[in-house]
Amino acid sequence: MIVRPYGDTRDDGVIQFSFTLPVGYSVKAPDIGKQFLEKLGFHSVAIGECTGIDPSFTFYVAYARTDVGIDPDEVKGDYLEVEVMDYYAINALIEKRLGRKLVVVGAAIESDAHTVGIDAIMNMKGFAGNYGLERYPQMDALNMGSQIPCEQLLRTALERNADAILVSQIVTQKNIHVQNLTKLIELLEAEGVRERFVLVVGGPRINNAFAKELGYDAGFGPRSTPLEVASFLAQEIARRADEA
Ligand code: B12
Repeated sequence: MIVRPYGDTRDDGVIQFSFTLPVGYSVKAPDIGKQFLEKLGFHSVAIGECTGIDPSFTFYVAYARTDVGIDPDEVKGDYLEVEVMDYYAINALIEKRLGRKLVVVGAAIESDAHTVGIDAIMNMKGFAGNYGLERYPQMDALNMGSQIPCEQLLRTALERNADAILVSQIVTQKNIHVQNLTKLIELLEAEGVRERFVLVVGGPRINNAFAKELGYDAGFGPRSTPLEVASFLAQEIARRADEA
């Protein structure tokens, strides 16, 4: 069944936009925004907000209609479907299936200085009402912080005999994340240790399909929670134990 955006009435196709154009505010600024949206194929354009935010930039909030729809059943992809468990069930699963602590090493690699994402997943105090991985009694989790060279991350993972490596990549300018993530994969492969680790990457512009394409086992995007990541790790370790 085809669906269209919902604004006021079902299938009316109304979308809210917010965008900035590099033009100074003037009396014709609203029309510049309106005609831009019409060029994109939208109609019934209403400019709600049109404000100069700088001598040479104007910010818009607008509403417009589209006749285009989409059939959700035709959307296919490589999605990560994690059965989210609670903290106690995750610890119990690790204890039962692994019989020891699950060893995790995480870092934001190479030039990336953003720590908040990896902290959210790993730090004891956690994020979004979830404890981070450091809090789990059945996990031995080390958060190495940011700007960690791939070589150092791999050395630490090998020294600690890690089960999983967690990588954070926040900056994507000029595809730097692709270069960094590929470097880690190439290093693991060159050392012949890729298959030893569950390899996970996360960040605001990461998704599972992209992570898989680069050779990772899973990718977590914006608003990921420690419970989702911990559930995935425990289930993946249990799955690998079944296969062994
Ligand atoms: C705080 C911040 C900084 C701080 C970082 C401080 C710190 N200690 O981390 C400072 C000021 C240092 C900084 C610097 C820069 N920043 Co900055 N920064 C931000 C900001 C405002 C917030 C990021 C954040 O903390 N988000 C909160 C966390 C919780 O969200 P998150 O990172 O998405 O993490 C979640 C998920 O993505 C996921 N996740 C993340 N990592 C991982 C890892 C794993 C294993 C898993 C499972 C999940 C996971 O789970 C987390 C929880 O849900 C963003 C803008 C924004 N609003 O997002 C810009 C932003 C990320 N920065 C940006 C840029 C460009 C920079 C600089 C390059 C600026 C400059 N020219 O100097 C430098 C980069 C320096 C470097 N070498 O990396 C851009 C990136 C644009 C892009 N597409 O690449 C952004 C988007 C701002 C912008 N719109 O321009 N930044």
